Amino acid sequence: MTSALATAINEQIRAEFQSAYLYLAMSAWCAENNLPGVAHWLRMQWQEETLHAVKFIDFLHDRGAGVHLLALEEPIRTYRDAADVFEHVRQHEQSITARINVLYDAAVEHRDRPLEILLQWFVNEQVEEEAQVNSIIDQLKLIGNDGPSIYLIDRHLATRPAPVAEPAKG
Ligand code: OFO
Repeated sequence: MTSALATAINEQIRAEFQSAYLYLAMSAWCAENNLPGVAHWLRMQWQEETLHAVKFIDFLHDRGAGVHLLALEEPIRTYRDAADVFEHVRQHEQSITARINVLYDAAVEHRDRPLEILLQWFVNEQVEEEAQVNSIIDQLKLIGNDGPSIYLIDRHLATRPAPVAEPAKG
């Protein structure tokens, strides 16, 4: 693969770990602010983002390209309420979708079919992730921001199952 694509994938690995770091910070804030179900949902999201990063790492290994882990930024630590948390999740996921699209265009431009195929999985994943967070935001709008409503939605979000990792190769 071209070194420009390897560099772009390493940047994307950073973005996935940055997402994981952001969601872990959000989860901690929620746990500290009586939102255990939202905190759990975000922990599951943290795990999912870590799996995304590892998917790109494995791809670089398979293609004989080097993995270069880049520095992460300190994530935002405080939020107004659950609605504010999910609005930040939505905006973040939209920015990740934009990144995946740019990477996809680069794969097409460099005629790198394996990367295109890998990125098709990510394109679909982003559709799913944005739909999931949009639906939570819609539910929050529908039921309102008072104590009993937040309690109910928090209990619902506590049921999110853990993401399933792909079996190890070899
Ligand atoms: Fe939340 O998405 Fe990774 O890619």
